[in-house]
Amino acid sequence: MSDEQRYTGLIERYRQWLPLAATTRAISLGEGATPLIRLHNIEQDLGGEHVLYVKFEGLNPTGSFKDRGMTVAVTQAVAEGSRAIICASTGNTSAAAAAYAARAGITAFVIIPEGKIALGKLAQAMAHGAVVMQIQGNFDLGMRLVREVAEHAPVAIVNSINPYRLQGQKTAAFEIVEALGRAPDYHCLPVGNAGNITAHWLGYSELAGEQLPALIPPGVDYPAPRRLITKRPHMLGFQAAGSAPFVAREMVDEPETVATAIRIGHPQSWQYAWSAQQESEGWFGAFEDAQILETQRYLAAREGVFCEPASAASLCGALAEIRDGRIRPGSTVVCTLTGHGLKDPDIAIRELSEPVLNVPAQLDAIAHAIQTRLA
Ligand code: AN7
Repeated sequence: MSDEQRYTGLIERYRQWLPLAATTRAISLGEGATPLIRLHNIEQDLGGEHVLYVKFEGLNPTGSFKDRGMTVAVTQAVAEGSRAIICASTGNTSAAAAAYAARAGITAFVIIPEGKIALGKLAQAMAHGAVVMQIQGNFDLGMRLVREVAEHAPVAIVNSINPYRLQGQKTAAFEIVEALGRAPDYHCLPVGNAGNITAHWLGYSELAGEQLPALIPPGVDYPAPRRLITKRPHMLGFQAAGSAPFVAREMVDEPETVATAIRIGHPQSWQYAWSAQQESEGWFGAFEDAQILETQRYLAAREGVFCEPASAASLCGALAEIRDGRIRPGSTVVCTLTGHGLKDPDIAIRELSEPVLNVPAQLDAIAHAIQTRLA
């Protein structure tokens, strides 16, 4: 197959709608083009009156949606001459930053809250050779330190306050509209920093022929909107109850949740996310950790799709709003599953699994176990 036919990532796919110079070499791992999976079994459980999809972003190269933003942010940073990038992270951003920095041949510095990131994410940052700094403090403190240090040190910030991150992440909305031929009626996302809900709203808005000037990177030649749809979805953002500033309508100083990816009390895209909520006539909600984990287990067991705890917040919200009737019958709903379940094996083993059977290594014992389960 020639290079022209091979899928080589979202920058080459969507270059004409991204504010990158035509000659910029893409730093890519083949991210994007993730599956939009219809939840036939769960639709049935709900009474068959809704069409329900998950956009499985856990199938990106480093296992989360962050790759969409990171390919564009690192590509632009390298084009501007950066030799190093930095981020604060609850885990997935650090994994993506580390991988794309390795690919680009530059250095990634990542600041993570000690003891509060999932094992798979830490392993990724280390494997890709990032300089990993653990702090005694949460993501919000790490983010403040990153903002301050980047004023003096020669490092480019690749958190979602970098506008190129949102440019990359808007392509998830492009893919959904291409797959459905229209926008869904409702789009549900887990919300931490609120960069991703902002990026999706940006993507849908550009598809509807509208620009969001506040999100355009300064000083660039910005492409015209795509104009593929007439109607944008209602944007629904879901948080963990212990870490829910958008439900409290104020910042939360000590966020706590088992869904460590969204253990964020001071969201960086606060105002943009409120705009998305208002303009889309959407809303925010929050759920207890136990409900989020139950949804993660249900999705994995009922549909064969394994996402990480934070990601399950989107489906948890969709299911609750469908049952309450706030998401109307006849609606098409897309839930973003932001990260793969393998990111956080500790949670899976501790909270989700059926007890493992200890079976003698003998044919009759195995046969007996099978008979018992199928009886
Ligand atoms: C799986 O990695 O903030 O609302 O530092 O990893 O755009 O922040 C991760 C966020 C949802 C929330 N689901 O997205 C980080 C980080 C997963 C995540 C979110 C994150 P935003």
